[in-house]
Amino acid sequence: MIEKIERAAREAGSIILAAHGEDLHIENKEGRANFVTLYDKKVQDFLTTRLKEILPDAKFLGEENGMDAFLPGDDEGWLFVIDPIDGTTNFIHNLHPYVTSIGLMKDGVPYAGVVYAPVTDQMFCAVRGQGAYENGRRIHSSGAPLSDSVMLSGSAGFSMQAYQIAQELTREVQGRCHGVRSTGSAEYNLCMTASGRSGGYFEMRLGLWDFAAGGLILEEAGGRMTDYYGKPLSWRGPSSVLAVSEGIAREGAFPDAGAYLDRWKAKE
Ligand code: LIP
Repeated sequence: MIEKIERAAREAGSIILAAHGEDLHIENKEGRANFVTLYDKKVQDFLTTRLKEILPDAKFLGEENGMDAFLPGDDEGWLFVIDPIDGTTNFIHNLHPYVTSIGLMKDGVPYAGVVYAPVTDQMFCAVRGQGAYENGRRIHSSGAPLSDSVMLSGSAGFSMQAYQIAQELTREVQGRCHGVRSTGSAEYNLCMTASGRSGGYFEMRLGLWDFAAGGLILEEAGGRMTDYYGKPLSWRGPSSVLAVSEGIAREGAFPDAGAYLDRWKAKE
């Protein structure tokens, strides 16, 4: 089944690459710099159709097209969680990375994940209990401590208040590692951590579709993903995300991200 899902992701990647030079029909969503394009919607429609052929009984949750609510019963049986283009703002500017992401939940917990980056032709995938792969090669997260790692972060650009607090946590992490980078694609960041390139990724608020696939890929690569308080994710909706490599999880020396999240919540 995972091979069929990978094929669907690759076909979605072709649609994304073919968009360049075309009118993207960019629309604004809530908050600032929060966009959706004709191609986010087009790719989600394509994937919904193709994935239904693979698992006809599956339910669907996706960032676009009014499919973004986790509904009663979605934690029973098969549920696809789709981010058709994760890194939409990057896509609008033709700035890699932007990926298509397909998570597959079974009875409310991740079963499989596929993340495909069409510009670099990087296919990341995992099935629970069967390891994580990049272009067919087994991958493992880094064993290095925080002090020997490059870290990745993101901050919801559509909330300047969140951005300010996120930058303060980033500054604390910056002083304890080789540097913090922000790529603009959550699922890509999780795959960079799973493949050992980065030591981890943190962001104060993400949709389920931003981490459902990459979170499983990271865990199958030996990493760990929790919320900012170090608690397991609910896998039922938005959450803060703190994803770290095996080495940083073992070291247990990441700053207290929960204290920063509490400050944001107090200001909301
Ligand atoms: C994006 C995430 C990114 C976050 C952005 C946005 P989208 O997802 O991948 O990490 O900082 O605010 O949520 O909207 O491009 O699918």
